Amino acid sequence: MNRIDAPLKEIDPEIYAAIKNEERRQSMGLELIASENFTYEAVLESTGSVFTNKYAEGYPGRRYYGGCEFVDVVENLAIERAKALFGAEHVNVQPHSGSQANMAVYLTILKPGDTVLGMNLSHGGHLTHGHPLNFSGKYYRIVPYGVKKDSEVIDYDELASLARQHKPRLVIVGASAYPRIIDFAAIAKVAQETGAMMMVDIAHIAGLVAAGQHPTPVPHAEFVTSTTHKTLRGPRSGLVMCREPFAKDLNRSVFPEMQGGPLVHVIAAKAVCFKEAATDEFRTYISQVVRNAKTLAARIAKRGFRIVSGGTDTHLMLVDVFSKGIDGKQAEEALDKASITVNKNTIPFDTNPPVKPSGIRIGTPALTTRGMKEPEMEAIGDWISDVLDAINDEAVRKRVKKEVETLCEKFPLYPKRSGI
Ligand code: DSN
Repeated sequence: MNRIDAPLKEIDPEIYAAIKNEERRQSMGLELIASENFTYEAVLESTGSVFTNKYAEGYPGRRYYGGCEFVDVVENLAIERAKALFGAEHVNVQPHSGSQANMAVYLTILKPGDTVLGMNLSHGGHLTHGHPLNFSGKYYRIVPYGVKKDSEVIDYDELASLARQHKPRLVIVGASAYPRIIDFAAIAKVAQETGAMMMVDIAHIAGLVAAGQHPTPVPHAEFVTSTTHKTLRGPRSGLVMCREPFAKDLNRSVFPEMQGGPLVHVIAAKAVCFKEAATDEFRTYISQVVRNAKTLAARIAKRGFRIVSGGTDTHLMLVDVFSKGIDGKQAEEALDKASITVNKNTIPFDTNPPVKPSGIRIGTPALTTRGMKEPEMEAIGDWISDVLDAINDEAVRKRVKKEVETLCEKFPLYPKRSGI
């Protein structure tokens, strides 16, 4: 048989087996990592399409390769749909990831050494918002801001006084582990007053913004970046929106400065997720995501765990497991054994090191995609608490794992695949 036509199972049984095992793992466990989701079959189909074969450096109508007529259809659709979905003046859909979307903005408006305000990673920020080990922290002078010690809500007063004192060229807004609504208008006022530009990274909340469950930053910020695979439920990728006067420079920063050929198969999948995100079904889904997060947080709190900032307005929560004397690593590992997947996470003003932080981060986008609602969240809140309250008890973990599997069977994932 021609090797080109042979199925994966025959060409590479090891990779095939790993994919099948992962399908089963995703089907039979509770996926509560806040940045993950289960994307559409249509997105999987697009990312598995022949567009993976195509080079298309450049932009629609201006490519460095022939044969791009259908690539242009795809990229134009992705751009127009994203513009309509978010109300953006200009969109670049080529960044391969959220980190690259952020890098593209920095390359557009910053010079090495420029001063930038970014949210402290240990208060919920992101690596690319100025962590010292990341390019952002290496090339720019980062002034971190954070949350208030008592409320664990962004300290807008501190942010304003840091901006007045340091006169940054850019204020970066957005977070990976912050459960509250962010007041973009208030930060934009400070940025304007101090002569700074503003970039909002909505990677986590993009689906909420698209569905109107979180205020949009688009009218307030020069740049808005995002990933497309979290609450937006699309392929693993990124995008940048900006105001029209920055459009040319941004496009040049993405290509040729930062990237070469775009991933056209992924851009096709992004177009699909933007189309879906504009539907009533998606809006219903997102409001359920938020209701589920509130229900889950309330249940875990009822079982005696401290929820950072007292609850959530979004798709995620931070649970201070150290409030019951265990660390986040222990909690993550114990829950993993019960087929409940979360990630350890620092909490604001953590007294423990990042490898053994005081918290875990939990999010509801993926389980909501499976169709789970409030009653399931209450059961899951109890199972999480049961496992954590008996951190060394294997019998409890085994019992919960069984209950998890029974629940998963009731909410099949990708039934057309060989999962359940
Ligand atoms: N690593 C992602 C998250 O888990 O939030 C952010 O890039």
